[in-house]
Amino acid sequence: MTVPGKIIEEQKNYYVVSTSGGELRCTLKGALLKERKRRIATGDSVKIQVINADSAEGIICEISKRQNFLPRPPLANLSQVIFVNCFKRPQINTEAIDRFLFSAAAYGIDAVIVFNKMDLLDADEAGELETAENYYREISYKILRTSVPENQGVEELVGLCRGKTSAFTGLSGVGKSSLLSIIFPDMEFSTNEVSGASGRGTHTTTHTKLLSLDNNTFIADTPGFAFVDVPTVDEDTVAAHFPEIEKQTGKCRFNNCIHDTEPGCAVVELVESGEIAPWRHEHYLKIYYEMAERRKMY
Ligand SMILES: Nc1nc2c(ncn2[C@@H]2O[C@H](COP(=O)(O)OP(=O)(O)O)[C@@H](O)[C@H]2O)c(=O)[nH]1
Ligand SMILES: [Mg+2]
Ligand SMILES: [Zn+2]
Repeated sequence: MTVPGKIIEEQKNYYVVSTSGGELRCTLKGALLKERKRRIATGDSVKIQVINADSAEGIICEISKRQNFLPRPPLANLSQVIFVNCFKRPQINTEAIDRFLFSAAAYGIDAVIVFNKMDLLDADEAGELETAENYYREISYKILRTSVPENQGVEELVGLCRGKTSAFTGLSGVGKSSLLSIIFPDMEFSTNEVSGASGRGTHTTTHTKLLSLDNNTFIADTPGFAFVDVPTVDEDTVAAHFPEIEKQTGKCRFNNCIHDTEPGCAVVELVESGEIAPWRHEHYLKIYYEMAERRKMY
């Protein structure tokens, strides 16, 4: 008999698998070792055979097909990536946000944008942030405001994570560790990144680990990664990951329109009328030409 589980941690000689009956240390069945071309990753759904319930040991007999895969750090089957930002300290960077949203979409993973450190903003700044938030909401993204000292938005953040597998990401200093320590009060997360002579935080992990909040809620603990790399895609598919540009498909004069300098471009018209934010258009073009460049290099 086998039981379903999820790989939550990869160690040198075994995997930690979370099941409804608890966590087990598992090895990979011999046949799977040979047959599998791509390595098993944290987040993979598996079927295991319990070989010793007392010592919580098992064998992984089957690996389910992946829904998606994030290569750096290797994580399979993410329901969402949560991008933590600040309006200030550090300063909001819409290009980083747009590159993140593009990447998540290209990987086939839902994205949530969190604005942390809301306690630092005065009314004018909060209003300015709202303009950007409204734009992102309009084009279908999920946005949440949080503040660690005021415990704002944390319950909603946990609510968004319930029943899902999420990875937190964002530039260093935005408050990822601080938010994670509220969600997992029993765990130690180093805030402020590096500390001490070793230059290592108190919670430095060399491999990715999924922390479980309950049986079906997992959060990737990835203190090492600051940003998701923009994956390489065909440049003609870049527009598909910018919802407001994608919406104009088929409306330009030329059906192979890049939405740059072509006459009769529906996207440029909307940029000029103010409906599409010029900075979004700029970030789209930048990724488009980056992808075209990458293709020429290979
Ligand atoms: N004012 C304020 N400071 C925060 C907030 N969240 C985190 N910080 C501070 O920002 C700094 C960086 O936080 P940390 O959690 O280490 O960020 P990380 O690099 O993203 O993990 C620390 O000094 C935190 O105390 C917040 O909501 N408001
Ligand atoms: Mg941190
Ligand atoms: Zn166009």
